[in-house]
Amino acid sequence: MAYFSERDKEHFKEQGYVVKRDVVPLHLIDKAVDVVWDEIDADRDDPKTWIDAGPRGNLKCSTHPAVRATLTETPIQDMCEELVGKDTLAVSNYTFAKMVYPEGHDNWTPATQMHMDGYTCEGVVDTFAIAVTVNINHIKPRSGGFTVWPGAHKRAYEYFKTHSLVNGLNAFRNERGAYCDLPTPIDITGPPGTVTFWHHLMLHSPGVNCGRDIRMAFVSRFRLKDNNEMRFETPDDMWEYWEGL
Ligand SMILES: O=C(O)CCC(=O)C(=O)O
Repeated sequence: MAYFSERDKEHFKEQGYVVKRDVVPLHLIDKAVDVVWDEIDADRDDPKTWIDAGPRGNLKCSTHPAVRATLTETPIQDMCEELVGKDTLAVSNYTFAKMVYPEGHDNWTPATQMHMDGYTCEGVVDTFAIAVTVNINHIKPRSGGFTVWPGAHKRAYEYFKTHSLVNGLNAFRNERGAYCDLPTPIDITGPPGTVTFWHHLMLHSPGVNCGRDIRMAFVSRFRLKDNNEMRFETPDDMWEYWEGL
């Protein structure tokens, strides 16, 4: 059975991401949420304590079996391989548990921490093929949702055809180093179990959380098994190594 329609695949190719609902079953999510709450420095029953809570960065429970199960006991890798190619992928990182705590105000702005993974340190290319962001709780608009700049993957790829890979973020910056001509970002929302599949050249950011709840998401990345042999290549056709598309 195919997980993605032709329309989904076209969306992924053109926009650089595609969102699917109900990928991770709730019984796995419920267990993972309990583990996440054990680590958060806030009272689960008192929303006032959730504002600007911690810890920040990838939570230690990212490696907990209940958290990993949201990847390993689901069809996520098969789904990624439907896009990239059967048996082509290995996990680069499992289920980084990323919280975005409520800021406690209503002055929402679009996300500002945009970056492209694998190219954030000048001179380093540490790339992969495809990533997934899994909503672990219900993520409403303007509440810290995973944010993407649609089509950014194509702009980066075109840039790499004529520029070095080592300063990747320059694909989006002008000569003064400021981001320029970016498309309108999309704040991805949805119930627990919603998964955003995104291309490795996608410009993305955590959103700004003006909601009431803590934004809970797990991010995993997959690389091609032969990534080391071809990660410095930029074939004319950006989908050359994507058998599924
Ligand atoms: O937390 C998020 O929504 C964004 C995560 C992110 O920027 C990343 O995994 O590189």
